[in-house]
Amino acid sequence: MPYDLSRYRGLQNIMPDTNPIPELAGDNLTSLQSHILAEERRYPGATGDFSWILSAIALATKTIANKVRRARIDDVLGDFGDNRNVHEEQQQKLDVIANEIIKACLGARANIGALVSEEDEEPTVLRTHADGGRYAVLFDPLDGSSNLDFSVGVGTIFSIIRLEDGHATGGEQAVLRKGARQVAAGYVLYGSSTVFVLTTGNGVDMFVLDQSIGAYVLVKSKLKIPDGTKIYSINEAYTQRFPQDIREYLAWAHETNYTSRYIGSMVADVHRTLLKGGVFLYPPTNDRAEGKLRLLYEANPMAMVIEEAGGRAIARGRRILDIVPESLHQRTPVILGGAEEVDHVERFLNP
Ligand code: P6P
Repeated sequence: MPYDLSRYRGLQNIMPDTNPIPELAGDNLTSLQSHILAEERRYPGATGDFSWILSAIALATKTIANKVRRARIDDVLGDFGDNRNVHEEQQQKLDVIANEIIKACLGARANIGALVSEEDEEPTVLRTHADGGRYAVLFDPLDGSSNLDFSVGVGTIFSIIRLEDGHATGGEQAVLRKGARQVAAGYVLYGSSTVFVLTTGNGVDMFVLDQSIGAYVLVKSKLKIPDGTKIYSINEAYTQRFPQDIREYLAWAHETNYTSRYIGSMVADVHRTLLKGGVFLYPPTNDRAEGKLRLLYEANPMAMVIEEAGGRAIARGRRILDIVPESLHQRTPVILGGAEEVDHVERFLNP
């Protein structure tokens, strides 16, 4: 017999000016854990693999959120020596810390065959498919970390794919799968609150970390990206280096009373786009023909979230999720957001 919620509503009648149990989004208090288990029950014969991996990501990101919040107190801000990652970018101390936390949490999950991180040149192969390695998790442990020193929102981006048994090793070739093959994707934004956004292919759900109980609680289900929002998000400092078609779009947007919003941290810019609408662009420039963002663990997961929320995510006029990867850390231009907003950009793109 399900709990009679009328009593709860009665509570609201007694305290009409407050919501006595704010954690009850809608009529239920749902944690990420219970949400994942409920999702799992939609698939008869599900093995529980999924919740096992997502719970590891939840644990890792709660730990990272704590590190991020205490970074200045614990003196872990700033450069990690003069270490550079595979992209020749200066590593931040917290990049390395977040990377190790995620690998420690995921490495313990017996159904993960391989981990791919922005911070590691090669995949970390944990076990072969024959030994139970059924999934690979690809992630950017702390995207936007150069913004940490001034407390701008940074985030973890993750993508989960199934490893085919044809690729026993879980090495690079096993994980070069187009984004349409992702079984789950999402991000955690370490901002004014810690927000976990997840899709498993059945819409987009949003959770917020309730510090008082140490759990991610569901706050919005089946998010849909608003259309008709006149916001574009791009680093206009590069305008002279953008292709002509992007410059023509920007000129149109200026004449059409668009507002510009650019944080310079992909997770924060995409999260605003998901909730408010508009379009986020990281186009090619004359010195970066493929743009800056990486396909496997930045563009693909964000594209799955945006498409599941009813938006579009394209690169050079085609779905980002249809791009067949050729290398682990390859980059791709990114244009994503509300479907109409992406359509407006697409009208200017040269084929
Ligand atoms: P730019 C952060 O370094 C990052 O990878 C993304 O989070 C962000 O969208 C982009 O780079 C910002 O790059 O060239 O505008 O500083």
